Amino acid sequence: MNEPDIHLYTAATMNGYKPVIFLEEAGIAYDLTFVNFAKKEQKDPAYVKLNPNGRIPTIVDRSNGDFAVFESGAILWYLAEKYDRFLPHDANDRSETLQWLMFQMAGVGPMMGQAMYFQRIALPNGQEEPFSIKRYVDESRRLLEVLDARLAEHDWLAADQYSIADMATYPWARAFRWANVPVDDLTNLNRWFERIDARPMIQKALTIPKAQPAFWGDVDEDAFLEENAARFASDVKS
Ligand SMILES: N[C@@H](CCC(=O)N[C@@H](CS)C(=O)NCC(=O)O)C(=O)O
Repeated sequence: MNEPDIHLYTAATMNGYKPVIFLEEAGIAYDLTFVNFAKKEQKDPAYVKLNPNGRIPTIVDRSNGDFAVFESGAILWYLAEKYDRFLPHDANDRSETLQWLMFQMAGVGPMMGQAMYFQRIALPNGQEEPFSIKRYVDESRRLLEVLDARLAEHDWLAADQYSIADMATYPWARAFRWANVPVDDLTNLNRWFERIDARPMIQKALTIPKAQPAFWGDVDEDAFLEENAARFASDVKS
């Protein structure tokens, strides 16, 4: 049997779900290596040759001389160009899509990621940093307000169509409970969540490589909190 063009290295995290969302939404065949953080597989020298940052996700395109792409935003962009999906052709629409993609990559992801880190990893490992928690939760809230204002005028983040900007932003913004960022009053953001939640391929993608319902706030999170904090324990500076 022929191997698919795209081999994906990923794990069940917000950045890790992004390429899965694209590939499932576009109906593209791919195969996948689960990268196990508990075993530090993301730091393995063979993997770091593909992803110099030693993090997930990464793709390798077998049909392009095993070309490797790291950084989840660049991966979405590469896939969008390769398959001509979810990135408009019109120059302004394309720019608008990349603007919101960059807004996620440089803002929503890093700020929510730090809000999660200080509450879900540092704190359970004995490192209490109230100043950092407040800083990152407040900044995350501010960024989600920017999304809410944008979504007051538009159904989708960019170019009035579902795109790689929505695919990149959704797993982060939708994990507002895991970051303890209140969003009840952000009605436009909540309606956008409902629109994306309703997409069957999204629901499928959020189970690959495995489901993490605690991120979305749908389960009692204590057991997962313990497992998650342990996975990253060595990253906590004392
Ligand atoms: N900017 C990178 C961030 C990648 C990243 O931080 N990945 C996390 C999971 S969401 C990771 O691999 N963590 C493992 C580690 O820190 O060793 C991207 O968007 O691809």
